[in-house]
Amino acid sequence: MKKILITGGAGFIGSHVVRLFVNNYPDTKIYNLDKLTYAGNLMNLQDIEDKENYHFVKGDIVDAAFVNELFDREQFDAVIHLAAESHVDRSIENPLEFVMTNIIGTVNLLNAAKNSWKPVLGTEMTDKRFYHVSTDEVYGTLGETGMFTEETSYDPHSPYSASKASSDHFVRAYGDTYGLPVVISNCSNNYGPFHFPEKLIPLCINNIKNNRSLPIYGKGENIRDWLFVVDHARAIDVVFHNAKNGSTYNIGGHNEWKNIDVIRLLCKIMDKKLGRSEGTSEQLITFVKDRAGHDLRYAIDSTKLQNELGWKPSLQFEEGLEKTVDWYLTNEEWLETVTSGAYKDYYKQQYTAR
Ligand code: NAD
Ligand code: TDX
Repeated sequence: MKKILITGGAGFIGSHVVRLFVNNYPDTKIYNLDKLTYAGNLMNLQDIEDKENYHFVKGDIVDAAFVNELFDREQFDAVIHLAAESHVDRSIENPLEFVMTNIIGTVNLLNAAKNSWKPVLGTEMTDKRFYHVSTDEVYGTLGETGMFTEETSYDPHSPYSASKASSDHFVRAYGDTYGLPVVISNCSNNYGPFHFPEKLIPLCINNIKNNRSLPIYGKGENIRDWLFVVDHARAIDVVFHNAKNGSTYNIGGHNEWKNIDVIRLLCKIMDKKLGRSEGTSEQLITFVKDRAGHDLRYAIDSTKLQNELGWKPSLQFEEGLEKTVDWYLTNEEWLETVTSGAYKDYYKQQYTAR
């Protein structure tokens, strides 16, 4: 049975990728390696945890000895690497944690894959694959016009994006230097179910529900491109199975929105869903101090992926946002559990003995 290691599979995007691979490839064994930080939660995978081709491993990618031992034991055919510290505001508070997981953790995985696949590296015969999942934030910020393409130079500004840019460079360096069969994709902002409520959209859904203020950084003029998370998982599937070694693909929704307009639309949807009169939730909008080094605009050109591999987003933003709101309103227990942090004590108890 083919074995794929997915890292960070208990997180937001990783859980959608694990679900898609477990369901679509029953003859492939999917290993989910996750440290279960505050952002990782096995509740995200309850619907597939009993499937025979799914296996969870709790562990830290920063621990090289553990990573090497896991690769020696399991002999993976491929890696899809999503584990990361992912929140820009946290990276401003604690950059070192981002260096450890996003850079050192990635290099540990690259070393383990290189050692494990040594006999076939650089030969035509290799069907191995190291797929690194990255972000459009490595390209920096845009003015009012233009889009990021796969040729745009790297220009990261936050400790988060600097750590992701560094990890991308290491992945390419291992491809060029050791012949490791690497692929990278850089995606825009995701939204959808299981998004941790520290990020703009789920934070505001939770705050509107509880009549709390909606903190908008600066004037809310910053622009992001938004993609429904299931569409990102579909793109990862397509790239994983079809990309040439050494290639890079941009993934995005061609869906640019100013933050303030995202939140106004969200307020409108929430008023309707909660039976409040129109305009009620907008009163919660509060402009607060801007994020340090806040990138003005991201816009990503995913023409290469669309033309070469035939992927395109399946949902319009309004439809995706309404689906997302519905999910949060019907999964109150999930929201309560992750915001209270109750699941962390449970995992501590569950896994310290292993
Ligand atoms: P997330 O924070 O929701 O999940 C990250 C997961 O990684 C968690 O389950 C966490 O427990 C795990 N993890 C963290 N440190 C670890 C460690 N040292 N060892 C093992 N596991 C560890 O993140 P996400 O939003 O799902 O992002 C996943 C990946 O996609 C990241 O690499 C991120 O840079 C990239 N990305 C995210 C977005 C986005 O909009 N969220 C967009 C483009 C790219
Ligand atoms: O309270 C807030 N108020 C606010 O105005 C928060 C949390 C954010 N914002 C702004 C900052 C951004 O311009 O909203 C925008 C989106 O912010 P986040 O949800 O924190 O996402 P962002 O910083 O754009 O990064 C996300 O997309 C790219 C992910 O967190 C990254 O992991 C991914 O690589």
